[in-house]
Amino acid sequence: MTETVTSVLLSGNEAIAQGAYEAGVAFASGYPGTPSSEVLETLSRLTAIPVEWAPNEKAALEAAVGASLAGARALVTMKHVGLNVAADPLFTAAYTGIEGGLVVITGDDPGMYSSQNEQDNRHYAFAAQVPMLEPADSQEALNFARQAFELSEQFDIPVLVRSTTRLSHTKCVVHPETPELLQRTYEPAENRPKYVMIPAHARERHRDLLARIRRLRQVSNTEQFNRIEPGDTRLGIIASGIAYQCAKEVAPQASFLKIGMPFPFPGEVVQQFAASVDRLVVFEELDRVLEQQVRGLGLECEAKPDSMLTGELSVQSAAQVIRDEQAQPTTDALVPIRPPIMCGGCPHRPVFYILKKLKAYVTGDIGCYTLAVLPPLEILQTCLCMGAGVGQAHGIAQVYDGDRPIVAVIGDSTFVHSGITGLINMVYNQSAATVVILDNGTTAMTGGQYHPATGLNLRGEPAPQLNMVALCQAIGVERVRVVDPYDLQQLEETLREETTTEELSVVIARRPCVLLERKSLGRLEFDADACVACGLCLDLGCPALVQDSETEQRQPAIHATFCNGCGVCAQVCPRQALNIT
Ligand SMILES: Cc1ncc(C[n+]2csc(CCOP(=O)(O)OP(=O)(O)O)c2C)c(N)n1
Repeated sequence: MTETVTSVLLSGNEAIAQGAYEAGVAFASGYPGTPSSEVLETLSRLTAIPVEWAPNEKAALEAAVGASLAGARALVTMKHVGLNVAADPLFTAAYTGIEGGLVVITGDDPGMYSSQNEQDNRHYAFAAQVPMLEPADSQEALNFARQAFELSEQFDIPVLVRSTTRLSHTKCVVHPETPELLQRTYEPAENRPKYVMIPAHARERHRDLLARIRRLRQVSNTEQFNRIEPGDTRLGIIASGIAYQCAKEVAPQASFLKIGMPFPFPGEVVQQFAASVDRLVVFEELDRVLEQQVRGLGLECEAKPDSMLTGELSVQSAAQVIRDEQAQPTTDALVPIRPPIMCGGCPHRPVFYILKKLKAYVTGDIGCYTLAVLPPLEILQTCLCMGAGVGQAHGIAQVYDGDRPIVAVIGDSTFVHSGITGLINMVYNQSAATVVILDNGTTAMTGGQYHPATGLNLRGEPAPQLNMVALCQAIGVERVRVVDPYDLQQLEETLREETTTEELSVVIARRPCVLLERKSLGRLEFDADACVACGLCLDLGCPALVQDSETEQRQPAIHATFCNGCGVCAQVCPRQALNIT
């Protein structure tokens, strides 16, 4: 028996963690990524079970599959693109099925607030044939996360729970309950026909998967996850997630079919709903997933224009699609856009300043350092997916005969995530490019999570630290150098030497993220009389130095609140007009 404890305000992510906790989750793993990162961080505060950051999403899912094999309820979290990385084990785990409930959280990012694409991960449920639950507020996020474990065990299948940025980060009132006490002993299952996916076994398991999905379709056609909310039958709206909230605000009087389980698609409920309303409107964010299913049933419906295939949907977009005379007036709050920039004193900045000086062709990767694509640095030429910059630099170096240094830059967390295999490829195929690992000792871009090279685990406790120098040497990189990016002279000499050798080399630019240390290294003073307005310091693009709007010359004005006294600008200044005291 569970009891309601109280009412609290929880974000979607916190609610998912609470739901997993209430379900008696015994193992959790994931890789950070907006909007999903807070799920594991919250869970680690709720319970003493192993809650882990894995080096990447595939490793996280595979570990969770292992825990599930031993009978434990296991949770995995990742952002939408993380599921691309974990897709390989996911597709076949659908065949094998599970022992302990296995739940995979995918945090999608419509509008790309913090992502390189806005893929719609509902497609994964259809492609991998795994059920998906899609909550629309924090209470549902809690309930669905909890019920996902039950569903997983009942139907012997991993379950996907899809959140989106707005749901993950919005706080609503929820009613947490006390967690289930599962009386389980954990023992790894021995069932080779089920868990060893040689073709003979896998063929059987594929047929079994289809049968499990058929049974799950019956659940989908009940009110448990796909609910008809009767209203004015002149207008019927099919919607899910945040799109449901927007449509509900615009047309609260309408009849709704609220989809909480898009796969298996609830065809019977949709038919029944369509037959009960005069106008049928499908309103959904990103791709036409629900709409295509509805049309596949032979039903006519209205839906959004192509212009709404990208970005978040709002109350106003709902009003535009629903076009109902009874619709409520709408106002979308205008939130000022704050463009991202590298922090004052960011240790990545000097690396880019020097690479620009060396006229390097720089393949980029994903992290704070991607911001080096923006003025005034404008040095990054690529950003594709995590780890790709290393592979791209190798491919370029294999065909390019010119003089420009080919340099890949990659953050420490990204290197551990998926840069290592690319580097092994470079060693094996004798690349002559340079790889710069920007080692700021954290996963800064997503909020400063620990990773295997930081020496701390998710709870901030000491953990074995991956030695990146030894690792590079062990895989066969002969030239590995470590530099302090604040020491501009040493940095320039090292990068000049390493980018002009004919061999593969790795330069590790090591200096903690300024948000990690949060300490001032000195006070920056500006001597206006010595300044010749050459603007070299402004070329660094540090927010602590801005062009003086009064003189309109390339003379800096100092914004001391952004300055950590790193002294890089003082080293750039040819006239000693900038000094650290
Ligand atoms: C497959 C995948 N997983 C997660 C993310 C989210 N993400 C973006 S950058 C990044 C790592 C950033 O850390 P690091 O490489 O150390 O660079 P930093 O931001 O510290 O400069 C992560 C986890 C992503 N974009 N893609």
